[in-house]
Amino acid sequence: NKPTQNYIRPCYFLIPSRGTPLSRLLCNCDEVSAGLASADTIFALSSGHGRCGVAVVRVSGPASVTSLRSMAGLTGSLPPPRKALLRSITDPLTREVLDRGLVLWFPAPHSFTGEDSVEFHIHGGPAVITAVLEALGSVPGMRPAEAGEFTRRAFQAGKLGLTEVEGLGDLIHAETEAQRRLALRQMSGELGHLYQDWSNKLKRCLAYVEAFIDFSEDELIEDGVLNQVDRVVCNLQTEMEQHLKDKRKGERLRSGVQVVIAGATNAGKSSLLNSICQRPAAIVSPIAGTTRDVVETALDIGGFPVLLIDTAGLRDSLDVVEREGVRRARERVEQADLTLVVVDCSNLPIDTQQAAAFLQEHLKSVMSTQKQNNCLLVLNKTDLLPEEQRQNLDMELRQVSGLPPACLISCHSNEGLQDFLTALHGNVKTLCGDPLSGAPTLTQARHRTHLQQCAAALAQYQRYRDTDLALAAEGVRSALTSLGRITGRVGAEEILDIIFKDFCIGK
Ligand SMILES: Nc1nc2c(ncn2[C@@H]2O[C@H](COP(=O)(O)OP(=O)(O)OP(=O)(O)O)[C@@H](O)[C@H]2O)c(=O)[nH]1
Ligand SMILES: [Mg+2]
Repeated sequence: NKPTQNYIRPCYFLIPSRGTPLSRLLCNCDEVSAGLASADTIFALSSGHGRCGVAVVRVSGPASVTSLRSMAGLTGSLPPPRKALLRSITDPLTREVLDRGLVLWFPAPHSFTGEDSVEFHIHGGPAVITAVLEALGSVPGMRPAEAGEFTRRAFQAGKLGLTEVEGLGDLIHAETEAQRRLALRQMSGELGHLYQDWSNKLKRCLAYVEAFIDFSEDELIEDGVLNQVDRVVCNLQTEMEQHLKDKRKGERLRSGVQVVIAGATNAGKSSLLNSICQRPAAIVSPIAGTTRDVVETALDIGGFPVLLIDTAGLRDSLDVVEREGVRRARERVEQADLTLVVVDCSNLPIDTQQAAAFLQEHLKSVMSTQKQNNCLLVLNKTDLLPEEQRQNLDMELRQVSGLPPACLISCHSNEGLQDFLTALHGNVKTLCGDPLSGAPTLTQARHRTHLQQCAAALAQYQRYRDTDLALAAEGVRSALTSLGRITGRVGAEEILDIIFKDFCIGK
């Protein structure tokens, strides 16, 4: 009886949060140069490392053609673009055959990077890969690519906007279905288009305001131009506020929902963690105060990424180590997106009213009232209750108002575990939102920072609209700059470095 099978699977790498403080990086912003072809030709293994059937080595830059000619024995005309050709791949210096594989030729600008590119699809053995990479290194003008360099070139060639680049990065890191959908949506450019659309509207506003400043005295400007700007700015502010008021669903989906298991000692918190992740991740024992550290496991729950966190049992203790454990547990509860408060139901008063009052008091001791809105009560050890008492508790607790939803389970017999998992999945889904429906969601703290700055700048327009039009125009201009930083039209090199270094080499 394993109710969690096929529903929950381990999830090893959640998308790392890219937490470099932006404030440090937002100086020295220049217009990003686009369409700059690089003189270097780069190459890298683009498929994963380790033994595999087929490996893909990618080449991009002006010397791509040379590599194709010298390594695939193509002295005459080049192969038709984007068509696979079976060739012997040879070392350009020794003429030794290294492998037989497919070569593909992508002439500029119809390639991922926008530059001349070549792909070698070779056998995936480490020796073959090493030999082909070494051979490429011996072609004049070629060098190994740095992390994210192919994508950076695609960005510089205008093939991808920055939000699409970030979507692509997330797609490569996506561990769960919902993350994949979110990333794909962002990569397809929906978020980028939304910001671009705002940016276009603001550009028109800025043009109007500046024209008004320059020409209104000559009466060359029709009446009501500024009123139009007012309307657009006001609508944009509302749209932006709506967009920012997303309860961080996209960011949560991207980096994982933090679900914290909390409660008194011996309630069965670690047993619950082990039951959910189906392995003995945390030590379970009848000794109160077994768990002292925070135990984390990353899981995929019905397509959503979850970081499940077991904590020390909450009690007063003289032991300094346990006290530190309890402090950390409380800290985690404060940061949690969802808290599972585990209670040993064999310790509850038999009378349901008293039980409800006990639970209310207990909840207060675990978390603030506000936090109780994102909480599930898990009444564990139902196997220790007489059947009648268990049924009464189940029915009557549902009618008590002011208590979070309660699930009755037994980690020993697995009773109630499936219903609990359904409830957990429902909560996680609500916290993340549906990545496919509605307007595209914010996925990065970086976007939030810039959008907040953009909104503040629009407020400056409104503040000075009637008193100092030059300052008001400055507000619109800096709102545009903030949007440009999101889409990558305006950017500090350091920001780009951070974004691209998160990519693997070969992408
Ligand atoms: N009968 C019964 N015992 C359980 C159940 N779940 C856990 N236990 C037992 O309760 C004891 C405490 O379980 P743990 O999972 O270690 O409890 P905990 O809340 O993590 O405890 P601390 O780490 O000390 O805070 C162990 O002896 C478990 O075997 C259950 O559903 N039924
Ligand atoms: Mg424990």
